[in-house]
Amino acid sequence: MTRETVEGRGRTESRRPVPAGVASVLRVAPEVADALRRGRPVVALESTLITHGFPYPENLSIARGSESEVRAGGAVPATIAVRDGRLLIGLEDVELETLATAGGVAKVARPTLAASLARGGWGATTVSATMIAAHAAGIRVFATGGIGGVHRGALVNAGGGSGSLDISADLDELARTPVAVVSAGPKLILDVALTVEALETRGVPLLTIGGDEVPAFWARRSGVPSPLVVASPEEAAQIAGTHLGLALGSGLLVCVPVPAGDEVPREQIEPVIERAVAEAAAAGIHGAALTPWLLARIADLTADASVRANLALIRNNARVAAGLAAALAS
Ligand code: PSU
Ligand code: MN
Repeated sequence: MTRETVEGRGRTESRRPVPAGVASVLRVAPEVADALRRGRPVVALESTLITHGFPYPENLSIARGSESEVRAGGAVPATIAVRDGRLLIGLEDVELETLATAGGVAKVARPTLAASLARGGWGATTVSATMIAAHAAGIRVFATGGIGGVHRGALVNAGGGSGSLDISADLDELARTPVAVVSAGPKLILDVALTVEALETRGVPLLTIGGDEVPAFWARRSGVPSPLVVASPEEAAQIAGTHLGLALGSGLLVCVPVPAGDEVPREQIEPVIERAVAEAAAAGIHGAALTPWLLARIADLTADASVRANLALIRNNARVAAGLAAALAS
């Protein structure tokens, strides 16, 4: 894939000044800047799920849908992406559309943020890069679909040899950037139990709203007990506000199970995941390409039932995040 087709490429890279901190490369939309100045609730949204999570037009509809859920919950949405050496905090509708239809946009995480900014053009921020941008802008709550984590086979491969060591940059970011991330749990393509352990090791609180198990993205249950259980976004906000107020440096993971009517239960999705993971290994898919490949393959194998669950959980997370942001702001 090439980025050449993406609008905005072709500036003289050498003219771009060296940034003086992340804040120096932000372009904050006026509505978001105004809300932040007044202490009104703002919810950050990521852009990788737009470019790599779903095909067009579902991706555009979920990008718009998440923004409307945030607004309905009384907060201001700030979708985050890279464009031409800037981190955009809040996209115009036409920018959402450009991202949703552009081919070959790179996935941007902490390790690839500098390259994306330096090269110009569009970049789609994953959880880690979105957290970095949100924090620099002063946004404390961020909604995504599912968090990245420890991939199955990261430690030991199927033959018993050493594994891929593929552990999402999302986990270390949660350990070092003080933002509350609302998600439907680790994607079940991962090893959920190891992901939860890795978060505990990194000092990241994991709260589940309305469930005693860590949710597993498409499924409401993972079989892994949630380290912390709360009943409502308001109760989550009390812990989140306290944690962020302590300034320990780390963020929090707030998990919300997919709505019951939209879930693909674990018994149903697990064999599909096992097949897709085996196919990816056989095809040599790895690195940043692995998660998008698995999501697309699982969508095919479930005749899009997984996509329906994914779309529903993203909207639901956006709504819950708005409630959390509102409670934090009051
Ligand atoms: N949630 C979704 N779909 C996605 C993602 C989250 O519903 O595609 C993205 C997020 O940007 C997350 C990334 O950071 O998947 C994880 O990718 P990796 O496993 O390569 O770190
Ligand atoms: Mn990875």
